[in-house]
Amino acid sequence: MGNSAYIATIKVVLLGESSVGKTAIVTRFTTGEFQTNNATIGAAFTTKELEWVGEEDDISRKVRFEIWDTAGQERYRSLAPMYYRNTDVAVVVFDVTQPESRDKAKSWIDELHCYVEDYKKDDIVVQVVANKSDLIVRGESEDVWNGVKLVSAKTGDGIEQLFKDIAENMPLDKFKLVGGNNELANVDENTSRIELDSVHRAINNASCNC
Ligand SMILES: Nc1nc2c(ncn2[C@@H]2O[C@H](COP(=O)(O)OP(=O)(O)OP(=O)(O)O)[C@@H](O)[C@H]2O)c(=O)[nH]1
Ligand SMILES: [Mg+2]
Repeated sequence: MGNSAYIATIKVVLLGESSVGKTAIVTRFTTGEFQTNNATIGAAFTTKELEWVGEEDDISRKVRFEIWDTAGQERYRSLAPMYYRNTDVAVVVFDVTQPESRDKAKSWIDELHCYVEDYKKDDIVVQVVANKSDLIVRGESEDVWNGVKLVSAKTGDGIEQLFKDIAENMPLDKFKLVGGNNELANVDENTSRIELDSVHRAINNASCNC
């Protein structure tokens, strides 16, 4: 297939209680670093691209992630639904050291399903992630975390793989096959974060009848 490539844009929204490490995960993925940051105000937007070659057909895949990092603090909770629209993937994060953050992950998932457009309801991917694996007490059984992805934004463990798995598991109909001069070459590769607190004052058309 020469220089052909499958390209896709995937919208990801991170959800979960405050301080579980959503921003740290996004920062680790987009910059490769672990940075101390303040609690997110409203939400932040960032992008990152991943590229790999499909084993089955030897054709390149290029995914551009559009990532919405929402704020978990109670005062911003009502804003999160603004980011659910057209979401392909929800990464619901909890903190292995805060059991209640795991319980609350379910309410984030319920809210997401409540707001998401009908035509998306069956397609949306929900990935539950247990962060801060570096704080798991040695010897503690990892079976406890069955069915969730265990990661650490601090050490970087599992972070790149988390997004790689998301990208690789996207159905092929999300991808467009392009020719030699692939279109992603023109996409801005800047991964700087945009903080969106001012936008929140402007729009909130989301509603849920649940
Ligand atoms: N030990 C450890 N600390 C972490 C990890 N990820 C995040 N933290 C710390 O947890 C705290 C909260 O991280 P944030 O990324 O700001 O949490 P958040 O989920 O974005 O919080 P909100 O923006 O309020 O919703 C910070 O002090 C981070 O340094 C991790 O993997 N391991
Ligand atoms: Mg944050």
